[in-house]
Amino acid sequence: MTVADTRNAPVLSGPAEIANAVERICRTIRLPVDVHTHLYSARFGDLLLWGFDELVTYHYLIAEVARTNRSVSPAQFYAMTKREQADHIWQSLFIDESPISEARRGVLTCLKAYGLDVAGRNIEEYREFFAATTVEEHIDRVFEVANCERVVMTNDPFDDAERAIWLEQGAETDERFLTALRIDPLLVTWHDAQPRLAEWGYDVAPDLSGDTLGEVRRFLMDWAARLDPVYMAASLGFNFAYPNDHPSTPILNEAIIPACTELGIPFSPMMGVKRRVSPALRLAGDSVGKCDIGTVERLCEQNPECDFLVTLLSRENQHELCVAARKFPNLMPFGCWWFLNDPSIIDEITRERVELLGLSFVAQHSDCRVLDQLVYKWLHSRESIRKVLTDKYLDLAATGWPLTEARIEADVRGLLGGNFLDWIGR
Ligand code: HDL
Ligand code: ZN
Repeated sequence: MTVADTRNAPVLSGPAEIANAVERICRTIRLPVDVHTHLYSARFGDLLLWGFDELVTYHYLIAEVARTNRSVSPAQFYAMTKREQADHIWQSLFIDESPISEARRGVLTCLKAYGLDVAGRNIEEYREFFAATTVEEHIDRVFEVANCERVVMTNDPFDDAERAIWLEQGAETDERFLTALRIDPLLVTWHDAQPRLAEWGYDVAPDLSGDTLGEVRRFLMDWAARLDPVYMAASLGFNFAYPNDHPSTPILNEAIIPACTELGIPFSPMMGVKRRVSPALRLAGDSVGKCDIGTVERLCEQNPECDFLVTLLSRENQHELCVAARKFPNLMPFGCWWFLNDPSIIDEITRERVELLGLSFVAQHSDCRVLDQLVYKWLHSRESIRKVLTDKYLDLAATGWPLTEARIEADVRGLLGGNFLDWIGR
């Protein structure tokens, strides 16, 4: 945790001064790092999604329009062009009824933050605003409006388009974009991953025989050398177990965890997805399931030399994740992921984390898929976190404990990602 020298700093006197200080800090502090996004630097071209039509066709809104306007089936929706999809969502979810959901409000928060006329509801005007800028200019604008220093990408060597860019262009040069090595296929679909690793020159067998596990570790180290990741990650189902009699256990024990330990970076199991419960919705068709917290406990307990950066998708797992973090110093809970990224749930999760963990966690990640979401997801999250911290600092002050702006600023910087950077020594 960052320690600010606050011995001589002026003590905040009274609730109003404390509340004002928390508000100013939460709203204006520069975000040190957004620990999990699906954003890309400009060199990745179309892999980076941005602009009005991408904002409005975010898969969260596809799920909402499928239930709100049943005159258009998911199959009919996906047969539309991107522009037609955006027009359909705008009409159904914004014009035909109040855009009161979090994902809809988020689109409008972005437009307002760019100084556009939200009340005018003129989507051609919005489209023209984005059309008038280059991706490089827009990245600069978004990072400035979001007051964000760095984001962590999700970098997938199994994605053909992304892999080609890494192989052709080498290391990332835009310092605002840190990397994370995402390796779901190694743990979730080994039968698919194995032939691809073999094709890439790694001597791996379906039954893990021979030096397969050593070769998987070599694959990870090769990509770590290419990407310089700040963590390795995998999205795992709600029913993922460790240990088990599945290839995932030896691959974790003999490849992933040793590689992370050698590299000095955490492994990030992101658990709780229930995949494609509604196949017709495609990417919007995933759901959530409560996972066995014992899996997280055993990962941390059986691998004390490795750090684990953990986010769980189910609201029902959050309290036990806090308790698990009290038991394992190598466990860092982070973010209010996906279906949890809503003010009411961010409030609940952040309160229990502060009450059980103090400041030893990372309060949020945006999980942005569209560049512009960096603006709204953080404006909304800053407000949710502000409300929790105001209450908690007022409770603390009520004991007579002296509070200073410098100390609160150091605390908030930690919660907004500074704790992750300190944890990995970056
Ligand atoms: O696996 C993940 O990282 C998830 O965040 C998925 O990308 C999911 O589709 C998503 O975008 N959630 O917000
Ligand atoms: Zn994600």
